[in-house]
Amino acid sequence: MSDPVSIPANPATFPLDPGGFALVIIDMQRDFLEPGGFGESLGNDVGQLRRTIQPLRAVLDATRALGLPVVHTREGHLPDLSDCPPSKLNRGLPSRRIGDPGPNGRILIRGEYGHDIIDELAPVAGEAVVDKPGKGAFYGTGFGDLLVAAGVSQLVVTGVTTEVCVHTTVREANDRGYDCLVLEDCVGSYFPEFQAAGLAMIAAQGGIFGWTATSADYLKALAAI
Ligand code: C5J
Repeated sequence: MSDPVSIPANPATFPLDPGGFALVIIDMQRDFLEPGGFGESLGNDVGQLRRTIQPLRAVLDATRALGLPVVHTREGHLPDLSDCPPSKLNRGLPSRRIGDPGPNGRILIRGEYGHDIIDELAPVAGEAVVDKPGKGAFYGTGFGDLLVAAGVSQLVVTGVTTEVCVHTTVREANDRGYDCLVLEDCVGSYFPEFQAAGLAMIAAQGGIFGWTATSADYLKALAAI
């Protein structure tokens, strides 16, 4: 493919390699985003996450149109919870725990309605879906091997939530040598202060975990490929 395309970003311009990146969409699952679902039942304002759907859909459409790699992730566990450590299972509100019945089926259990990706961003044939038991996409999954097979060295990272699964994945990727560009309006947190801090932390100290940019600037770069 063509030469790198410059994207205005924090803390510095990001050189997007058209043939060397994947779009990664973290955990855009009904359990986290749907009104009436698990996230909302814990008292969270899902609107803070749902504002990412429209820009992310535009990013997904444009990336798909160029035939570039797209990877979706889902956080969740086997029905017998054998992949869920007690430390994770026993934390959180005692009234609602992983595996408990919820408004959209058993909470964060693979195969349940709530565990799946929202309709607006549903994967299409050819796109990888990585089921992960942890917060980061590398732990306990084939994500790393998949990226090696795809021959990419840059990740454009989107999804929810900014300070938890997005951050964990970006940190894991950074330690493995990937350059991560996080799209600011395509990641979301239930907590506005965590959203702001989470983004600032990525670009701090000269880009200690990576870069941040807007989806508009990413889309402009794709149009130049
Ligand atoms: C994600 C979470 N996806 N907040 N999970 O961030 O527990």
